[in-house]
Amino acid sequence: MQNIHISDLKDYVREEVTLRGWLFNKRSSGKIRFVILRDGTGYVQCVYFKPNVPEDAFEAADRLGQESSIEVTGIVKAEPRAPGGYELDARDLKVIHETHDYPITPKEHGIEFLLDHRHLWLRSKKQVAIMKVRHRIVKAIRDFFDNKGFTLLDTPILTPNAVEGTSTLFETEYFDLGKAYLTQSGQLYAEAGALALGKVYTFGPTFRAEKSKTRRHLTEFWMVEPEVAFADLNDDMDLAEEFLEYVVQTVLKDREEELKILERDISKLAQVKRPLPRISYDEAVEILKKNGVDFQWGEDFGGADETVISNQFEKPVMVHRYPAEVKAFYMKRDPENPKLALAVDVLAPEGYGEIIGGSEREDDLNVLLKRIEEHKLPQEAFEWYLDLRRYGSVPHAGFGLGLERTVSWICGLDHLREAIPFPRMIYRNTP
Ligand code: NSS
Repeated sequence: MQNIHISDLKDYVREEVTLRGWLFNKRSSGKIRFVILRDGTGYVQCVYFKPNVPEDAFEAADRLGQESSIEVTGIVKAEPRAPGGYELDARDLKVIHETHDYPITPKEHGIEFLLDHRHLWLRSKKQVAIMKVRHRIVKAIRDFFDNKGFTLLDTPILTPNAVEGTSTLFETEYFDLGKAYLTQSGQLYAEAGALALGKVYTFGPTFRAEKSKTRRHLTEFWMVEPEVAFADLNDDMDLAEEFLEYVVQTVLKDREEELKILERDISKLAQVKRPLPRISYDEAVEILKKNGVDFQWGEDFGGADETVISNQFEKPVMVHRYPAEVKAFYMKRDPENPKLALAVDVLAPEGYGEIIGGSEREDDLNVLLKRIEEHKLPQEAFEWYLDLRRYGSVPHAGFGLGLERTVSWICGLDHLREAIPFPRMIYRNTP
């Protein structure tokens, strides 16, 4: 069987081809039936002119319901007015599976209905576009680190300890060994990897039992985490801005069509180029105060605060040196002011909030022991991690970028639930 897809049509102009896919939409006008076929690579209008096609094909073009699977045969015509630039002068239509009453119609549906039908909703034009952008982002992320000499290091999902605080852990019994937790971040293992391989990244699903129901939180999300030996906070920020520029510019170049389908205004994205602005936490607090936000020094920023701060900038902004109290146990303190952690968050523009969190890591054994105690973490579970400070400890730094937040920002979505094929949230774990 020949295997031509809609995206190949440019190579077959004036030739007869057979395509297989699903009936996306149809309409009729006198002796003509228009069938829009989708096959995952694109959309093409197939024109059934009664005198040119077998009777049963013409009748099927009338009868079939949306999402019936079909095989169409016809002659490829360049048609500048058609989406995609080609049209099929149809000659035949074969039914693979006839269906009627497809639940998702071109009319508006409520979000809960769509989420209940996520397995079908994924076929919609906008969702297909989002998944293609997501895939391109994933590939750009991998290419960026691979081309810079990083080694991909896969880290475990079942872990014996917390990384990002103990309040969002998913717990499970692990045979005779007690409790295990779904990982909140691969970072601690990436640190071991950095001391073995110099530059590594881990990229996979991470889990947080987020009790809040916000548009920026999933309970299962993907994160890419680079970790670099002999790097400090500045190196970390240099890497983060080069990385963001690469990812955004690559996606703008390669997914123009999809971003158009999503009606994304790309003018702000086009500006994501080095250097990105860098401000301290103190400066960010000043911005909040100047904008009339009632904010106490020492707190972490909430979503609304992040929007006020990022609205001052055209590009993503890096906020560094946070109060250590609100940050994780593993972050190194600023030698110039031990109240501060050598941390950085990157806030995306247009109200998308934090997309990256990173830091320089505490590399001194005794200081780290003290932190583990202060954070009331069980030292025993961290003995292996402490070994990294016992045997050839070096300054090192890294960060984590949330994939769905990035997809959501680049696609211009208003909720993370559309940025992942099957979202997991506090009130939803189906389909
Ligand atoms: O908690 S983070 O800020 N940082 C870490 O997990 C570090 N261990 C990363 C590192 O230095 N290797 O999370 C990093 C990013 C954050 O900026 C968001 O973009 C994303 O992960 N994130 C989330 N995305 C979706 N849903 C939830 N709940 C979520 N939590 C964090």
